[in-house]
Amino acid sequence: MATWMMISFQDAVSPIMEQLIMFHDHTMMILTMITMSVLYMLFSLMVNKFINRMLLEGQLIELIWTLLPAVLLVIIALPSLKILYLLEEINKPLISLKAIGHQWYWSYEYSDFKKIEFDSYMKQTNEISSNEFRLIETDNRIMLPFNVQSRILVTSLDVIHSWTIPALGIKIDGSPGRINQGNIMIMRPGIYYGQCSEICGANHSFMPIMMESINMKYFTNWILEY
Ligand SMILES: *[C@@H]1O[C@H](CO)[C@@H](O)[C@H](O)[C@H]1NC(C)=O
Ligand SMILES: [Cu+2]
Repeated sequence: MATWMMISFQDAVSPIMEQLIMFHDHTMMILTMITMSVLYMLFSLMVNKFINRMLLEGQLIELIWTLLPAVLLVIIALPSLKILYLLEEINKPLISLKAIGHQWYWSYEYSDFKKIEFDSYMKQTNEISSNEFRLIETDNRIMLPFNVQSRILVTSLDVIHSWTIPALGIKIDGSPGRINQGNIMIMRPGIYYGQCSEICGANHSFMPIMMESINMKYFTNWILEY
C-alpha cells in the first residue's frame, strides 16, 4: 500500500511487479559491486607509491577487464529480456477494462457485461476527507476482482496519455487512434493508485488513477447493481 515517507517501491500486488522488484535488487547488487571496486581502485591508486613508467601492455589484465564487464552485461540483460517478454504475455482474460484518456481525466468502460461507463476525475483538495490522499483520490474508482486474469485496453481521445499503476507493474500509453493492451493479475484486495505518465497538458498532474480490488462475489454484485 502507498503510505507517507515511502522512498522505494510499493509492495508488489502482481506477479510481474514481483519480478520487476527482484530484477531491480539483482541489478543494484551488481551496481554496488562495481561502484565499490572502482572506488577501491581509485583510492588505492591515490595512496600507493608504486610506479611503472615502462608499462605498454598487459594481455591478461586487458582480457579480464574486457570479458568481466561483458559477462556482467549478459547477467543483467537476460533477466531483463525475460521480464520484457513476460510483460506482453496474456492468457485468456476474463474481464476487459477499457481506459480512455482525456484532457484531463480518465473514462472507463466495462463492456463485457452491460454497458458500464463512467468518468474518473481527481477529487479536489477541499473535497477529500482526512483518510484520503491529496491529488490522487478520484471521484469514481475502477473495480477489478483479484486472482483473476483481466485485461486493460488503453486509448485516448485527444493527446497521448499514459495509464499506470506502479504496484501492478503496469504502464501503457494511450495514443489517439490506437488501442494498447496490457495484462492485469492482482494478487490481493486493496486500493492501488497511479497517475498519468505522459505530459498531456496543463492539468496532466491532476488526472490520477485509482483502482479497488475486491473478490469476485463483490465484483459481480457491483456489476449487477451498477
Ligand atoms: C485545471 O484544473 C483546475 C482545477 O480543476 C481548473 O481550475 C483549471 O481551469 C484547469 N485548467 C485548464 C487549462 O483547464
Ligand atoms: Cu498526462
